[in-house]
Amino acid sequence: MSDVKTYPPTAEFAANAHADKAKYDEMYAASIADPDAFWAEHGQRIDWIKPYTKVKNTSFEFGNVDIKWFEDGTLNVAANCIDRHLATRGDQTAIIWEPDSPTDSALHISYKQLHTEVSKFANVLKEMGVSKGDRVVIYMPMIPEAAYAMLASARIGAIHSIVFAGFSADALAARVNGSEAKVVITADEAPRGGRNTPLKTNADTAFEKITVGSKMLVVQRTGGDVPMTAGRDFWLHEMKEKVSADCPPEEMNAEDPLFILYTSGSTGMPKGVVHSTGGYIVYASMTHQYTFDYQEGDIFWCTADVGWVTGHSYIVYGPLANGATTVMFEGVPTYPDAGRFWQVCEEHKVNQFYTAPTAIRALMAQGDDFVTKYDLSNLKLLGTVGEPINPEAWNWYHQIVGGGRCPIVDTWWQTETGGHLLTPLPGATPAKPGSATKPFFGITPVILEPTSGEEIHTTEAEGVLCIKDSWPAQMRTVWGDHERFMKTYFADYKGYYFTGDGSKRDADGDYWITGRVDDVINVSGHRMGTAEVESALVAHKAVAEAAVVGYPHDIKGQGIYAYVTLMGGEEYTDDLRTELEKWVRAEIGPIAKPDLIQWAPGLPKTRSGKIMRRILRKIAEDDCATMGDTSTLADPSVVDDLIENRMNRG
Ligand code: 6R9
Repeated sequence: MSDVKTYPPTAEFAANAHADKAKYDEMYAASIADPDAFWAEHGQRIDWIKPYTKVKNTSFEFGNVDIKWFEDGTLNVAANCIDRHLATRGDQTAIIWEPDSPTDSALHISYKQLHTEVSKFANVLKEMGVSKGDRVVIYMPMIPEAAYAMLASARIGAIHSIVFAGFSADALAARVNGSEAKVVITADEAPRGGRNTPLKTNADTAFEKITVGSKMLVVQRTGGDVPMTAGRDFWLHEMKEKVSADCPPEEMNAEDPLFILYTSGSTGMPKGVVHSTGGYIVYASMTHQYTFDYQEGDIFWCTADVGWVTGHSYIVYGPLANGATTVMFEGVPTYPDAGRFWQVCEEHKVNQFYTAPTAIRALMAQGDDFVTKYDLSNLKLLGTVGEPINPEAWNWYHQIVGGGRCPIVDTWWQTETGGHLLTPLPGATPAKPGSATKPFFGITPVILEPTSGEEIHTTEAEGVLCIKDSWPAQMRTVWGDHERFMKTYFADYKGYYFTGDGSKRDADGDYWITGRVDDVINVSGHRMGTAEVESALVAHKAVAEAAVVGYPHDIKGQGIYAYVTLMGGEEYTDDLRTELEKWVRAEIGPIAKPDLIQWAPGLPKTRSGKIMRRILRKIAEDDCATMGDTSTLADPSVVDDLIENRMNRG
């Protein structure tokens, strides 16, 4: 990789940063040499009700995987994100809310106001019967009430589970049933990109399939006319009138769950990733501070949706635990035009900006003028997350958005990891376009030879990426299924946490993520299990069998390519294709809609009946010259037909 251009931190940035190279090296070495001592010290960044005396107690041993951090400490996350700031920064803005339409005005919510809103919201939840340990599902637009709902749950010790507002009623129902939620919080409608999604109506549809007796709390966002079911549905603004603004935070154990977040895997339906209270907040706040070099008074903007883990850790919990001003944006990057992000950066004097490569690629395609007409001189740092960033997009982001002046942090992490695991620290690590570079404090990445599972010790290496030891924000279990947790992450490579990603390590010891090694595809930075899309397709009466793979897509990173075989007597027509697209949208959500659907008279299978996805991937990638070994196929002729009728040409 000697031909790769590196971008070392400027001397000025390094001098003023939380960590320069010497500091990073020293802290990293300490974190590995003695994790107990390191985290005992850094756990103090959080206010504890009862201080911990134990720090790390973790085992990756298959069959006995058990992860505990700060296990005898007690705390409250909402108190850490709000109450502890009141004395010093009560009037400082905690959340800047930027609405979908630029002609509506932004809201500036101070820490004091946040305290009142969250306390009232928490009392409303209590009124509705929610208590410590109960689950609350949040199905909301990007409005301040989504953050209030998260923090209100945390305040009373309820476990929240956010379902991305782009998911369908069916997906919502499955998650509400799966977590047996007492309350589902939603809004009348969700404005995005100038269009309103009927969230309450979707929730009503979901409630036809919700079997766990949940109630609904509805936030008025647009004032649109929505039907309310008496005894089941309650308006937030009405409930708020009845409650006091005083709600003492519940004392929680460090290991009590803070939230569940469902995410896609390679098999079966999405699993509920469970995060803890103590370890999670320590790690989310520490990564927020060091990775983005967040400094007192900075305005921080993460463009994610709170429906994804990035929104949890870097819109709400990390920034607020650090007393930052965090921007929450309701809209989309291209509405009313492709300058929207940069206009918001100018308007709110954003200092750190964090987004996904797919957004960068989409905006890059619209030309530089949308960027250069805005004053971006307040930007100090840029970040990316969600998928590998291609060097062209990296360079454009660096030059055009960052004016060649702002370091870029390419942060690799997962829903399961709670916070950044691989990332440059902007004052310490030379950046390389496309590399997530180095481990954060306490992280022990290893590269294993995929088949033998042996650790590759040479500096230059390529294989599967695993993590050797635990870190505070590691997920603790799969909701209701510890067995599945162990099987998914600790069975294939014994003694390690298996990330599901492949990686290279270059001569400088920098990591380059090469993409998933399992049947998970990454569409616009969102994880999608191919198995999920397949099961949605086969649930349609015309479909006998389906196989789904990813293929390279200029903007989305990967697109969804589906092969379907039909039931006898069914014919593949344009109408059926449109119907299948709609069907998948309804079953999962718009992000799961296949980009290409190919009718397959037969699928390539081994004699034992296993679909050979390797071949389907090659065809989808339009790389048909070398199919590899097809001798184990039951009927090799099906491949010729699939190649002849392939949908992605060039
Ligand atoms: C935070 C988040 C996790 C998967 C992960 C990997 C991919 C995330 C990346 C990246 C290359 C980066 N991924 N960040 N790949 N470079 N900087 O995205 O969580 O939705 O759970 O996805 O995303 O494949 O395994 P999640």
